[in-house]
Amino acid sequence: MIEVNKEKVYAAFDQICKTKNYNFTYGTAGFRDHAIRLDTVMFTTGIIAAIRSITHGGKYTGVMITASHNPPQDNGVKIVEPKGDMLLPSWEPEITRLVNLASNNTFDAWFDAMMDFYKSKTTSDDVIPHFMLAHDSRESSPHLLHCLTTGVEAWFGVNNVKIKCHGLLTTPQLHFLTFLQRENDSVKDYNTFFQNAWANLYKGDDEELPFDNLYVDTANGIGSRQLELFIKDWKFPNDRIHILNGDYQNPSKLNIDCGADFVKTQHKLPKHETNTKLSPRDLYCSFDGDADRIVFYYQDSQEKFHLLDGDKISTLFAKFLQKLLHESQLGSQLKLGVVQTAYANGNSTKYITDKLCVPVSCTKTGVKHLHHEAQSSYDIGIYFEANGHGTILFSEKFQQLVKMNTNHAAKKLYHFSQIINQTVGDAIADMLGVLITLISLKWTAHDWDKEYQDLPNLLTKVIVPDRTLFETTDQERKLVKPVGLQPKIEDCFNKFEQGRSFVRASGTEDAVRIYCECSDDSKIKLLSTEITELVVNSVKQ
Ligand code: G16
Repeated sequence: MIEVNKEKVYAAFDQICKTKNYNFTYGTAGFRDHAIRLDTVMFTTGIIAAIRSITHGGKYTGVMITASHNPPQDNGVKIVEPKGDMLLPSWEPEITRLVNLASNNTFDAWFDAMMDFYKSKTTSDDVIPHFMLAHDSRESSPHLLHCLTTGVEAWFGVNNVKIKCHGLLTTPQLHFLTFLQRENDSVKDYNTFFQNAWANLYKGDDEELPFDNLYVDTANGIGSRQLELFIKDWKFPNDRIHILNGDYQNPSKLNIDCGADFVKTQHKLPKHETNTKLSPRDLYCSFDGDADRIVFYYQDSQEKFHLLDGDKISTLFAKFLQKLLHESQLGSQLKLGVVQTAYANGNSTKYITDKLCVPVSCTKTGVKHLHHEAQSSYDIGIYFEANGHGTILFSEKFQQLVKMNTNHAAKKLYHFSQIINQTVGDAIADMLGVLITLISLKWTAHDWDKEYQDLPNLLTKVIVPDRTLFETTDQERKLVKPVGLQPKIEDCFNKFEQGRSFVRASGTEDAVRIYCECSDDSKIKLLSTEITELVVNSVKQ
């Protein structure tokens, strides 16, 4: 076990950990808060990520500094397992306890608890922790990176830890590079991998595109820089792709009136500076701030906005993969399934189960839950949250069977599995997956959209004095606290045809989210207002 020098750790702790008397929660995707409070979080998180690496025999663990869809003043941290997925959930309570000891207790109390944790997880003498770091384009990210590396280097000693810092990356790029576990790999390797996967499926100039132009709103985030690098060597007509909201060097513009979260919640086009004349033959998509989510949309000839969100993406993939499974004659041997959350539109679930006859599972919000379910229940597990966060997981059995089969559809299945970033939702890789699917099916955005019609829906949020008062059960579809609120919510939505609503505390923002849907477009606002009133009144009493 690497010896820890308490004095050195104290000196670093004293210099970095300025936030006191504050309780942090490990949210849906890691710690997330106003950036000015995160010094202590970063200091402790870095050491724990290094300990996680030791428990994996010194394999690379990933740490991403980002607050994804949150506003510019926020930041956060996501920890990546050596296999590329998110930190094992069983570590979350411990890491939260240790982070909060640092802000609410003495250095000695924190140090002793950290030592106990370290000893309990460390068995071998000479395992050097390795980890990869990256950050998004937020102004606070370089300082928070410094807080993190200072903690790790103080704990283990500069020569006893291997830190590979990639600088600016999207979150899924860091997941992918962590999964590769190779010291010298960089974003170039990520790009080459997905460009090659694309080239195996795309026939080049002979291929007829079912859209004229592709407009990509990158939320003024890191996705813009990374997409620009990607498209340089991407076998796709460059004059057909246009980046909007690409000002990642101006962090104050990040996610403001643009990006996947804005488009999904507002049901409208993002703001952008280009005066492009929108055409129904064009396809649009929006990334979020760290490019791990994507939603698509288009405008019809009556200038009506049509959203093609995470549900629409998973149904598109389910339809396409089911077709390929059938053509390859592997359908009876490989189990295809879709994983959703309570936010999934009721008609999307109906379409998948009744029309495609594909099984659907429902989990709590948070890709870690969906990922686990897709992995454990299906050979081809498509998981998407309605907000556009998702990917597809292909089992070992899938890989073996498609490689053994030489028919055209089996080959296509194999190549398609390579175009997907299986570590986590990835806006760039998902974009490639959707484009190649549309091209293969010869579907326009309208063809895609008309497979089923979304129930009118509204996702809003309300700020309450204490969001932890809201506790849920049944995959977050029902509230158990505040006591008595759930029956009122049910009485309310039952008055509306095909009415449904649920309320849950956000794990990334200081807010309570309210989801509503019903069959009548003209009544959805009324339903949402009534539920919001119930929520607000429940915490007044
Ligand atoms: C994160 C999670 C997603 C989740 C989203 C919103 O996304 O990775 O799984 O849907 O937060 O979560 P909540 O409703 O709890 O605020 P991102 O893109 O912000 O990292």
